[in-house]
Amino acid sequence: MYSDLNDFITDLDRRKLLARIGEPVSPDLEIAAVTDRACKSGGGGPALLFENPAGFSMPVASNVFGSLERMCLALGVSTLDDLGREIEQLMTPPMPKGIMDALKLMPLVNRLSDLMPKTVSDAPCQEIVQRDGTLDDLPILTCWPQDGGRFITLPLVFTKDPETGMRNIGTYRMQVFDGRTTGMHWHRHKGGAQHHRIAERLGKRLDVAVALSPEPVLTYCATAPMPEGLDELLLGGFLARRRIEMVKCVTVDLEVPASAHIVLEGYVEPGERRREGPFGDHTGFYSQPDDYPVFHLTCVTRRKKPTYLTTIVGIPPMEDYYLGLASERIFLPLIRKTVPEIVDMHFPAEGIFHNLVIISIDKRYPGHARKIMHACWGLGQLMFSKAIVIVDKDVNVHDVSEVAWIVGTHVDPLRDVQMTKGPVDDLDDAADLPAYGGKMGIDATRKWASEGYTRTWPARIATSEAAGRKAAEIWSRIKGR
Ligand SMILES: Cc1cc2nc3c(=O)[nH]c(=O)nc-3n(C[C@H](O)[C@H](O)[C@H](O)COP(=O)(O)O)c2cc1C
Ligand SMILES: [Mn+2]
Repeated sequence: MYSDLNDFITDLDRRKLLARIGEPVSPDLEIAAVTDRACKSGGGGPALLFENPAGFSMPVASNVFGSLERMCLALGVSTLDDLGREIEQLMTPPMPKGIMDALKLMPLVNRLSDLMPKTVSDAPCQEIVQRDGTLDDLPILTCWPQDGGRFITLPLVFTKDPETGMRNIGTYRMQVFDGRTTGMHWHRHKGGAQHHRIAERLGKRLDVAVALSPEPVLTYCATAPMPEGLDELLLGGFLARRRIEMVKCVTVDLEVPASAHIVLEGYVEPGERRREGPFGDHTGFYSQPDDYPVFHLTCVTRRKKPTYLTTIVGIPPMEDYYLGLASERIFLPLIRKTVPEIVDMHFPAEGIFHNLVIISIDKRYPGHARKIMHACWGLGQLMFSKAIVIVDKDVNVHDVSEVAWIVGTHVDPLRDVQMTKGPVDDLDDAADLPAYGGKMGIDATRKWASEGYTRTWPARIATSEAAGRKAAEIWSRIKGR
């Protein structure tokens, strides 16, 4: 498991999963344009290291998580489902039947003791402390021509609940207003916004620390849909298989990952808002300018030779699809603890996570598909799901063509579509009102007599087992020729 972003980049290079770009490339549109080409080149393309961003001395890395293989490497597993299984085991440890059985649980117990972060006093991220530091020497990208400015696209934003002291980490983009101020684009539903809401009620400043380019596992954790009040660093320690090292900030009452290359310390004032955007967003469209809180920089701490890690979002597929895919696999077993009838779940890249969610279920009673829809609309960030398609467990949710075929054949639109209304993502531009709009559930399961369907459900076409075996034999010969 990589304890430093540079170790990850070096390993990607060794595995031929990285493209180094030595010529000068401008952070103004050009780095984003090259990154977009990589993301669209099939399977996510290579990770990119821009060694000479024009006008800056700090290298820029992008698309490092942008393939299934690199996402697995970052999380130290060979398949993302391995992680799902480990989490499943962690939550339902088998009762040991004897001493040998109990010994088998030891690795699990060790994993638990890794969960708590530990504080260190000497950290790479504080090799240089610049109390009068600015953002001016960071190669922050302008991603798309109509963007309102330069945006820090992959920050880890650390805050504490002003009342309970509970930590939150979220990835919320930050638009550079000037060398010492940025926007703070935490949507109203997110952890950082909740801490700010409490601080505003108390009339207090909220300390904020922003870590850039940390050990890879933490970049993922900041994007993970952890339930409110659960520390993202618990997930970090579990994934890293060791305690995450944190260091106290210099000017604010927060801790940041010792492994970060750059840290921006600062605060957000109660009541202050400033126009943010537009920004070429992960919907594939420009999100509208809107008023958001403002981050004021108090101190920059950094390594002597930092790398600036960034990402771009835009028309899918982009790198964020793979970060989301990790959450899809890691959180499936957790969701199944509340909704055990869910067999599998998929967020296709084109659905931008919540626009289209496909779920297969082990259908047990009439109306079951609708129960699952309502559960999702009430569960964590799944609440943003705009269209939910429910299929029977024999349908492969990862095969979007198969799902489209099943929806077309299994759905009577008048009967099987559930419309409702609720909170939607802040980036949903189709809704009449910001963050509040319509939702649709499509029940594409086989309908039962107990649900009012009294005709005979047709059988799926498949040949006989014997003919299938024969066909396999002949086909392997034809193909082998
Ligand atoms: C590249 C990237 C950019 C993101 N930008 C934002 C953003 O600007 N605002 C936001 O609210 N969420 C953004 N997100 C999603 C959040 O990081 C995500 O919902 C996370 O789970 C929030 O954590 P929280 O529940 O602790 O607030 C972004 C995610 C990624 C991968
Ligand atoms: Mn959180």
